[in-house]
Amino acid sequence: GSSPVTTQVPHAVGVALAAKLKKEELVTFVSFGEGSSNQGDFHEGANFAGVHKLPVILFCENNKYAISVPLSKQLACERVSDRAKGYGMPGVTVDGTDPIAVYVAVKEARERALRGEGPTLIEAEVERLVPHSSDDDDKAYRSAEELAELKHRDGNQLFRARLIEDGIATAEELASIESAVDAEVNEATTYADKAPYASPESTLDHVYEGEM
Ligand SMILES: Cc1ncc(C[n+]2csc(CCOP(=O)(O)OP(=O)(O)O)c2C)c(N)n1
Ligand SMILES: [Mg+2]
Repeated sequence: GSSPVTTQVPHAVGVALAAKLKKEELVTFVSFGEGSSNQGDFHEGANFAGVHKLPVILFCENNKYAISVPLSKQLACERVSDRAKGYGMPGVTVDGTDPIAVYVAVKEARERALRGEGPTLIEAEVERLVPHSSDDDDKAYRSAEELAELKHRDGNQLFRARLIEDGIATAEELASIESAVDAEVNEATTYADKAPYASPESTLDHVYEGEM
């Protein structure tokens, strides 16, 4: 977990470079928001990955807002995936509320990376269903109509309906999965709340190789 956004992109690209040098069969997958794709770390990482044809999947969740900043104030091009061309890699946009479409795009990107053809930028279009955080009031910058539309674009609900409609799962089976997941999340939250703070000395763990 990391609070600074997009610092993970250069890390993922570095791990992909190490895998290529060591001739390991490995593809790194890194995700970030569309707001984060405006920061330098994304562009430096994408460029390096493109130049060196590294096995990395850059996965952007485009929910059209960076806190209160709408997409129109973030991008001068139409889509986040348009940026891929500048870094010599394919860029694809998929409906992020459709897990099957996302699976297909990621599978293709992985196979491409394993063939040594380099990185792929995937943009998954989703919705931000709630305010950015508990301190944020989205009614200050999103219209009532826009917020009302969101209830039709909840990927979890759409996929749930599709599984039932296609006869893949029953409402009862899905309810039992949901309660198992709720229990797991509650258990993990309690565990985290009760966990001791990390020792100050652990700050340097994984920063330098070997003993300090
Ligand atoms: C390096 C860095 N700069 C600025 C911030 C402050 N910040 C927190 S969330 C956010 C917007 C992120 O927008 P987006 O990438 O679209 O993610 P979303 O909130 O939509 O998930 C910013 C700028 C941060 N956390 N890290
Ligand atoms: Mg966003």
